[in-house]
Amino acid sequence: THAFIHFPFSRSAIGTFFQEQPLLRNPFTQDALLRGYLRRHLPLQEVQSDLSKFGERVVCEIDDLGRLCEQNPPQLQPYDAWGRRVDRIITCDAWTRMKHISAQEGLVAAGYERHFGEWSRVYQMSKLYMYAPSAGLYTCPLAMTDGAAKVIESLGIPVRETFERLTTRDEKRFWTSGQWMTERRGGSDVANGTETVAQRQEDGSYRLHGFKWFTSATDADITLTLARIADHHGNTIQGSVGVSLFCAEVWGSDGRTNGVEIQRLKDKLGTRQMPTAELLLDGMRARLLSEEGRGVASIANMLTLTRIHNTVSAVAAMRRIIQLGREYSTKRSVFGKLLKDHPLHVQTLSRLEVETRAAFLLMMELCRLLGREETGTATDRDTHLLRLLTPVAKLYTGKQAVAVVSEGLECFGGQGYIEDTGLPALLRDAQVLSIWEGTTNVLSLDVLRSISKSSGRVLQAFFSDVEERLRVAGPTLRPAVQSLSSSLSGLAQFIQTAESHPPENLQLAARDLAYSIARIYMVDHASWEGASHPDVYAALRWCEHDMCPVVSGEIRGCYSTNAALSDSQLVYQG
Ligand code: UCC
Ligand code: FAD
Repeated sequence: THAFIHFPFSRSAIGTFFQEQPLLRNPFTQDALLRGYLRRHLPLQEVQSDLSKFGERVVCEIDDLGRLCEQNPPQLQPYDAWGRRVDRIITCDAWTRMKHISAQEGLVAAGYERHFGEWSRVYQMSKLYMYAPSAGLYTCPLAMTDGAAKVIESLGIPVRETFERLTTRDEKRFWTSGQWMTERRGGSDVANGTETVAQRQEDGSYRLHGFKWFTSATDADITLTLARIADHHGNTIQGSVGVSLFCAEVWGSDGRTNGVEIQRLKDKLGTRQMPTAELLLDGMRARLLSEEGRGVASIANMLTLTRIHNTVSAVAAMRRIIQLGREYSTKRSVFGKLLKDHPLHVQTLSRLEVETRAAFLLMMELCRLLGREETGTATDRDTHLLRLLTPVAKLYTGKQAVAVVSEGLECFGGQGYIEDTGLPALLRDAQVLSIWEGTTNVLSLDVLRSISKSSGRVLQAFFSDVEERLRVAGPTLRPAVQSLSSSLSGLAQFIQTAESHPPENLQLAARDLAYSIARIYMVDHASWEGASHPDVYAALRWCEHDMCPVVSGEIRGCYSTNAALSDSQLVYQG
């Protein structure tokens, strides 16, 4: 007879090995750079303890809610059982909880309470940075809410209740805002794409008729939107000068929409947690916010805020995948040892870390500048830098997030591709960051706009600021300083010669120029006395990039009329 052999794989037994999963840990206490940055600039116990407490809340409560938002995407109920149109967007309870938590934690309010003076935005955005990857995309309505509050505050419009609701910590009163700009003809080219017409009513309000093609977090309480005011004959003015900015409540007190028909919810690659709709505006009652014809310029403040939020979400996604990847490397054993003991694997993580640190520093600089501008402490140079770095940071970090998160997924091997780990959603949600709020090319052109509108003063601000930083860098940073100095002179030379090029050739250089500004600006934290060895090492590694791609592009002849012709032949051959 055979001896009894116990096979671990039989009937219900599925083997004895189970990989220990990577755990999310407190995103504040786990983030040396965030803590180091705040220690350097904002050494307040109150801030540290609030962020540390909030970090625990992210781990213990918010992260699960974010997963629930992903698993229970919003649905549209167009009609009730009796065939009446109701246009209801049904969201899950976790989404509602996110709204309450956002109010309680002051995720918009902190930017307006200005409790920490010029550092209030750094404080607010630090919280959002910890919140974003767990928030089930609730950061999207928060970004637009912050943008709407900023527009209302800066235009000085007497809509006190609306402003108070957008910036309250009271979860029962808190309102969110939408940002309805994109129509079928154009999301980038808003000036030509806007077909929505506004008809003035006798009481001074307006009724809007049009079709908005992308509206995110459409369950918002109010929205800012663009339309062309019609004269008595129904005529409108075309182009940017015909577009005005409006504010409207989305829902009436009876729960019905305010003259809006929801055509459908979009079926998207990512951001599935959040309703994105196509809307017919069929007489939506609205209030004019801007001067007539100043719609695009007036919504620019909202764009600044949402682009900064976009940057925060991009950096946060990078930080999250690294935190989890690092955790995993201490638990996963292959070829006889843990991943953390395979130097090649650690090198991969380290390269991601360098990208993320650089992106973090650019993000924080932007938040710092915004805080200064809003508290009257900004110098002219700060104001110019804020204008320049907003599109630069948004476009650069949006691209980085996709690359870093994609590489980061690979650090989990096959598990990185498996939905119920929660990891793939990070990549799907990162992909949108370079598309909405202005695509990479459109923002690169915005960088050129910021330069030409200021007659070059934003560039002067950039050069003088970087030169000042280079002057104070210590000897450990010498190779980085050398690389940055030579990139800076290359850039200066490029700009000098570019002035003589025709504008279309300058447009060909726009993306590389924006990348050059981003890369050069992404090092700083290593130059203070409390800098750690990893801070310095990260700065040195960062400077091994091609720091000034616009100079290399020029040398390769990428921006000439001939190159444009060859590009066209290459793309359209066949
Ligand atoms: O995508 C959207 C929502 C997504 C959900 C929210 C996510 C938030 C992040 C959350 C993370 C999880 S909403 C749709 C966003 N759409 C865009 O971003 C539009 C992209 N297109 C552009 O950015 C274009 O550059 C335009 C539409 C802003 C402007 O194009 P034009 O028509 O060629 O512009 P002009 O004629 O050059 O500019 C008109 C005026 C000028 O002012 P004046 O008249 O005084 O000379 C410009 O200086 O607008 C001014 N202006 C600006 N001012 C234009 N852009 C800016 C700016 N960035 N800052 C200040
Ligand atoms: P297009 O403008 O047609 O761009 C197509 C391509 O052309 C892009 O690669 C672009 O970079 C390039 N391009 C355009 N102009 C130029 C140029 N001058 N030079 C060189 N290249 C150029 N919009 C809202 O208003 N509110 C919302 O809430 C909202 N939510 C969204 C949610 C999601 C999930 C997505 C995906 C989009 C959302 N949008 C929203 C729309 C978004 O802002 C637009 O899709 C985006 O601005 C691009 O506009 P477009 O789709 O018309 O692309």
